[in-house]
Amino acid sequence: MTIDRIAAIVLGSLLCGFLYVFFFGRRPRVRAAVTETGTQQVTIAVAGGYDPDVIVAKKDVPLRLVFDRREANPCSDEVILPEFEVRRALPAFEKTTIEVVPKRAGEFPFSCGMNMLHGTIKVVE
Ligand SMILES: [Cu+2]
Repeated sequence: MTIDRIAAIVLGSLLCGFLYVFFFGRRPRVRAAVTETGTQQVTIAVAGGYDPDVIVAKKDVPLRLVFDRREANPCSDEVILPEFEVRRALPAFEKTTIEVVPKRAGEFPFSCGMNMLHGTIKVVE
């Protein structure tokens, strides 16, 4: 094996490692903040994805999700939360508030109307 090949393998491995960490390693995870009224609230930026895309919320406490849509891309026109039977239009460049009450612990996905953008609501006891 030549030094070139070894260098290529080492660099390739580093790149793969970096890409793996980049895409799977650090998923933004945000605990919904509890307001004075006792509601949990989190603002989710919508622009080519959801940020944060993992929201941690407490069971049996009302949860207010404020979707702040910062784009007009039709992909994110709608948001669907199957666990909560919610399907809501998100007007471009506006904030849309969705209130739900998590009734059971678990990880519940939400997505755009085409199921291309994904997020998760993690409900804990
Ligand atoms: Cu979409």
